[in-house]
Amino acid sequence: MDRKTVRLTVAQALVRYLAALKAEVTQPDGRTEVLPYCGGVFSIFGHGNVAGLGEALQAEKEVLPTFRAHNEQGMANAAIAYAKTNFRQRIMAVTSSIGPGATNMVTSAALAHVARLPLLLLPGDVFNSRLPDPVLQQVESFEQGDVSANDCFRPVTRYFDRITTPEQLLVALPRAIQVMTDPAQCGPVCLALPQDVQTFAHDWPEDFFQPEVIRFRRPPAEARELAAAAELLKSAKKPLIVAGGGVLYSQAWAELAAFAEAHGIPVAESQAGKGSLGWSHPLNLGSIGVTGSPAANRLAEDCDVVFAIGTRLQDFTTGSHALFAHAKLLSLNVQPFDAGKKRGRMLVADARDGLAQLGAALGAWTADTAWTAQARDLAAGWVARVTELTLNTPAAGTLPYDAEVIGAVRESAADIGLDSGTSDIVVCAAGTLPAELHKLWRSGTPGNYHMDYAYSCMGYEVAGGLGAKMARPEREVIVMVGDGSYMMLNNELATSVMLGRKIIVVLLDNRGYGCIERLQVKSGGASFNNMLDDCIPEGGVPSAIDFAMNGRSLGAEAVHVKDVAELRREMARARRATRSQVLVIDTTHHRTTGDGGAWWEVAVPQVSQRPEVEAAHARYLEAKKKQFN
Ligand SMILES: Cc1ncc(C[n+]2csc(CCOP(=O)(O)OP(=O)(O)O)c2C)c(N)n1
Ligand SMILES: [Mg+2]
Repeated sequence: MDRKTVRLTVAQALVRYLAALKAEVTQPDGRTEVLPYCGGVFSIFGHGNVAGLGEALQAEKEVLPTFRAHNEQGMANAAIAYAKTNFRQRIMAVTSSIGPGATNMVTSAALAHVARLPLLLLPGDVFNSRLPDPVLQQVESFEQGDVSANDCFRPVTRYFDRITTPEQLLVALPRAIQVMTDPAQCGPVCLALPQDVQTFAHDWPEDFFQPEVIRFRRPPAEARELAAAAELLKSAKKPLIVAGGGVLYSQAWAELAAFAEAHGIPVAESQAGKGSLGWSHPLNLGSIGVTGSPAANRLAEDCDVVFAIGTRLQDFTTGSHALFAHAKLLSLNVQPFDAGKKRGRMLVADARDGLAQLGAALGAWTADTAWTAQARDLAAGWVARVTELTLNTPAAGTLPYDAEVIGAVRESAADIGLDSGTSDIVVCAAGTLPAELHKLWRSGTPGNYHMDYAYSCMGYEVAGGLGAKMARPEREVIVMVGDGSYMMLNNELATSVMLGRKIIVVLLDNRGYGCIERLQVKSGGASFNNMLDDCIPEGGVPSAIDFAMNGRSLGAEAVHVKDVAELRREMARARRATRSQVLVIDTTHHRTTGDGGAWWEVAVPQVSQRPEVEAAHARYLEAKKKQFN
């Protein structure tokens, strides 16, 4: 049989395939639309990709847009945020040259790997021919000729391949897409592209460029696991749901609310799962774990069965396995690796369909009514307390702390007739803020709490804000970031200005790595090497970074406000603006929200010359007693 072919280079074929790929995307309001799967390609060119991939991308730029960024880690973080904001149904690709461009993306690959988010990495690679070796930026192994810098991606991707011959793309590319679009396997994939291979021409079958529309799979539960799960839940009197990121990626929020209401089970949310249930839902206890609300953590300590849905059960959620290790565990997860954690009972299924199946199996069964009533009381009490904490005005002459800044950001929406809980997307990743936001941010719409607390990668914030805005240009994207994380990576702020994708950066300047300083002191350590003022050697100059000037220098409009009242006014202005904003406020690192919280295992030295460390070690051993095995 004669198959029609088309002669293209490897790079041209790759780009044409990506441009043709469509996915059936379910929007948060339930509508489905067929949209391009790949929303575009972030690219920083170098000799490893400019001639091959660069030529191919330029030719297809009307169909598959290319965006120029400023740092490869930044652009990959933006691509990850784009996929997260699209509930993993759409991706962006990222391409770099060989060497430093590629290894700059290794951190992002790890972030996506930990967070189970799709990312298509297309780094250039050294010559397949090996003839000009070593090329500029080539990592030379003395023993293995086929090792390059891109091998760093192997442990932090869910699929890795190096394209050494054109026809290999016919197999490797659909495999990479398969991995990213499978709900259980989902994660970053890497196709390393030797610069000569990118340019090789090949006769490709034309039908390769008409790939089928991607339809996301929803694996149902097996009858046996379902029956066992229903039996375990029915044995409970005081059950607690822990909702994780899987609830959001499966878009199971309506089913979660229906399930919780039908069976009288309160819901606590992990960092990734926050927003699964609206903040004002009477059964929403708020955040759980180390950064948990008093309501959620109290019931976590008292419950008899934990029903974990779509969560990786990381230490911040489980209080280092000491918060609810006494309870029986049922885990509904599409990924058996997660469902089987902590010797829980597994229910392997899609969260949305699994919840519906389990609800049917439970019939009219409910939790003890006293338990449900107690949960409602605690939930309502916490809602009122959040208002109190966030609307507090710091005494004159004292610096505000994060809770008060969060309140000003939220109320600035109300001041101009908006509801921050539904109109804003808040983006954050590391520092003091994730704890404060997990407790205090009010998420009224699934997806409007965008936190990387899986890799908790400083520097994700600004770039992540750009990616979220590219996915949802109609929403206000508010990046809340500490001075340390801002300094780690802020340059995609300039990209946001250039692309006309406005973000509002609220920068909390407490002059250093505040949360780590507190952790250091709590672990018995002396203040050391965290706060800027503790780090000036003899002859050094005190740090005096002008963050507003820094924001302005990158093209944003920026202002250093003097207090939370001015922040609130400036936020209202910033919301009306069209260009990216940086609002800087001085804060204290000495205060945090004391309500709630749970123990977190951080290993303390067994011997030390500091009595504070010895005391901390004794407290550490005491706390570990609750950590059942
Ligand atoms: C890339 C990276 N390096 C180091 C860390 C460890 N770390 C977590 S938070 C933090 C300090 C964050 O400082 P800042 O953003 O100013 O927030 P603050 O704690 O002061 O509120 C550090 C160093 C990290 N999470 N990510
Ligand atoms: Mg700081």
